[in-house]
Amino acid sequence: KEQRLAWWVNDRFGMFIHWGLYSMPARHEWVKKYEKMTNEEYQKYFDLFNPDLYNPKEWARQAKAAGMKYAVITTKHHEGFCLFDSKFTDYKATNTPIKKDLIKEFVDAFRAEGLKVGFYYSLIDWHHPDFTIDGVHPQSPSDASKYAELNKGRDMNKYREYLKNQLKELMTNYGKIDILWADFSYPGEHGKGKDDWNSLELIKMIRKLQPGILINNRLDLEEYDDGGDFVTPEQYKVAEWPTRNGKKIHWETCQTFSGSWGYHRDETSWKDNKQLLVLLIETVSKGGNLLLNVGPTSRGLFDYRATDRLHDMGDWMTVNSRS
Ligand code: FUL
Repeated sequence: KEQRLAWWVNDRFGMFIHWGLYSMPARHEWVKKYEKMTNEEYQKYFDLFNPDLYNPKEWARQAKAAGMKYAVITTKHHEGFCLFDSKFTDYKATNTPIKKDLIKEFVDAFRAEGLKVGFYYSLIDWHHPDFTIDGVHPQSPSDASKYAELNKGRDMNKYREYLKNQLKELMTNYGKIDILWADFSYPGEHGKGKDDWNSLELIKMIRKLQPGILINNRLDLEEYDDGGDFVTPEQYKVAEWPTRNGKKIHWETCQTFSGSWGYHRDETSWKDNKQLLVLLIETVSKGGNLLLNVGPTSRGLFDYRATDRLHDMGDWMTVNSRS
């Protein structure tokens, strides 16, 4: 384990990228849930998705210039839309006006810049017809007695098969992948966990297909021997190096520039450069990694506010980073 983590512990700073249909309404990646949209209401974003300015080489250039050494992109977020070409769904970028496997281009561009590549994959799926409606689903009822009726005909066995197949595609069709960043959002009311995903089987499959890959702790397997390689404190600064049974553990905090992970046009809560540098320095000084998020626009650009901040972090990293 220590061996496979060696590069990650050294590199410390990565870029998170949240990109999907939600970048079009541009008011949070949970917009489907927050506004309780149905698949039909959400369909317009799929029909119009056309990131004509997408140039992952430029993203990779900006990440590298900022001093980042790896990047993790959403291959599918909770909305269920796949940026990659999957045999198991029609709900994918190749069927939108852009007609491209956006992940393939991403991997090629980031590899070419010498950056390591990671895939975020949401175990939650708000589009799939077999994914049962739970407490965080856009169609979750206010009256708990309604779940059974709403979930009639939905079959998690089929969904489990779907997610296994998709993870298999991601782990086989794109060459070597350095990180698998699974995500499920914590259970809550009628929430789901490891048995819903069949996490034990998934982690075994991933390890087999990608020896050397790093896996985060969001498969909900923390009580097992292989509960993943690192923990993922989200949107907060840890007070001190996290431990487990008295031993320091590997950790990576993921953070946004403002609040939303997906592109949010009107958010005003952007951290300034000093806050970002303090965040990076405090994280690294406590033995952690920083995965700093950019939410590209629906045309495929980094917002100028992100570009400015990345640029300024790069200035600091040029004089302070040692590879
Ligand atoms: C959370 C998700 O619900 C957010 O949308 C985001 O992807 C964050 C990194 O993880 O659990």
